[in-house]
Amino acid sequence: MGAFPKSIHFIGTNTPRRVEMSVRNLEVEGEIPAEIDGAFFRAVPDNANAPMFEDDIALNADGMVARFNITGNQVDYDIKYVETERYLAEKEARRALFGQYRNPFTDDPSVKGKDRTLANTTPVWHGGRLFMTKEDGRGYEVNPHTLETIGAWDYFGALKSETFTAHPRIDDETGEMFFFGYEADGLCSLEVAYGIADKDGKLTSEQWFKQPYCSTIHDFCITEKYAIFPIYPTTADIDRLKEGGAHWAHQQDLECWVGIMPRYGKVEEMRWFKGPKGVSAFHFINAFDDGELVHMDVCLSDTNAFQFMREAGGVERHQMDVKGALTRWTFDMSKPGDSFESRDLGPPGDLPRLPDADQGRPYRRAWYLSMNPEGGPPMPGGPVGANFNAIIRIEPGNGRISMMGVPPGAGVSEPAFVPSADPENGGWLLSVVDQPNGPDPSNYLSELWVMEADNVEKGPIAKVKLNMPLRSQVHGTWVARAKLDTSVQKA
Ligand code: V55
Ligand code: FE
Repeated sequence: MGAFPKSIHFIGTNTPRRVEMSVRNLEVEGEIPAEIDGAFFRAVPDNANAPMFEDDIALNADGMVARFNITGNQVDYDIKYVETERYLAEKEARRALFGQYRNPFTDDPSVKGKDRTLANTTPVWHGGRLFMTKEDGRGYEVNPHTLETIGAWDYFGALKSETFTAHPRIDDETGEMFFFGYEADGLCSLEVAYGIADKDGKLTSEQWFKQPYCSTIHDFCITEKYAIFPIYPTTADIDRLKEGGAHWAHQQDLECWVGIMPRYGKVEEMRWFKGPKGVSAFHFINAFDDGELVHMDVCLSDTNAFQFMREAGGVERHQMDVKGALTRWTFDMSKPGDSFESRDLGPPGDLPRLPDADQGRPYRRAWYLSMNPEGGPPMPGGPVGANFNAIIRIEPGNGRISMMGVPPGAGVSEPAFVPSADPENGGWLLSVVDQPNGPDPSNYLSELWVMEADNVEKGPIAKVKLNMPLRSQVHGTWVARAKLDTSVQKA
């Protein structure tokens, strides 16, 4: 195929842009507080080549690593492809060689056995290194100063898992990173690897366990005591893959499971709790424990949020009819049995953000994206094909909610949180906002907005103008200047 399809995966904010660039001294409206000093890294899937198949999806696009480098009112922007094995093979061939999303049986025979990962989901900073991650493979290390790709990361040969999650959790106090990889030893395997890397980025532990069925484990949680692995009924099947079918199919009639083990314990200590049928979640705000009770705050929906995963499972549901709520699941570790409590905490939404310091601990506030009912129809694009149009701030302890809507027809992407050293100051959020620029949904202007994290309803205090459209990101991460200065890779 020489041209891009016109599906929701390639229009609106999913319109391929494909440009590596560097822009210095972006236009800034308003004042960016001087304390905002560092880099906002973003993972942007953007096809380097037109796809092999007409029904290709946005999650199957090459990873680009983007960076807003901010020092006061001076902002530079850079974006570059992650040079995965897959990207380099296709660059040489000058066309797509890898076929359907996570199905190697649809690839050109010339790339058999090559690394298929796209490193397109989350930038992760740990142990002085920057990684671009996607759950179907190992992370790729990227130089945070030049954005050049260094290579696939295996902890100096120590990592056994072939996969590494796009959602590791870092305990801010100990500096340890807790992570997992599912399908750890191959396609449709039940094996899940659970690993810990110490604050210096050395692998200190890797244990494997089996999940109840082969599900997409997109995110997990830690508390001070526990590691929590939620399993939702979107499953993989090797025979379907061999027939050229979808990797994932949602099974509305299958129950979900949550595995909880001591975070420094043995996988043999895993306790399995059984939950409702057919529900789905990709992200969790946080979890915490008081010794016996374990609370986990889930961006829950009543079916899978991705149309292509519903369709493959025969679930007929329009995108706007997917229902959900921010939901607290509470597990009593002092009692036997496999049941748990559930209650609503807040409006439906996804792409949550928590201050790094609160990871795994009781927390006062967090943010996530949602739909403002007064915001008009959503802007097409983003991972699920429809963008969010509001940022919600929630205090989970008392249910207090405030909201920032973006202008009608605009879309907002996952915010990054920038803490302040001043305990009286609640810090800031950074978020890319895409605003329509005429009737064509592929024509819009992208801006980086700066908000006071505790006063989101005030709207932006500064706007950084790109004066052009950027393709949708998935996740991002904020890295303060002091951390960047300690990086292993030099400029
Ligand atoms: C997600 C994103 C992915 C993926 C699986 O946002 C799940 C969820 C960008 O790639 O492969
Ligand atoms: Fe994610």
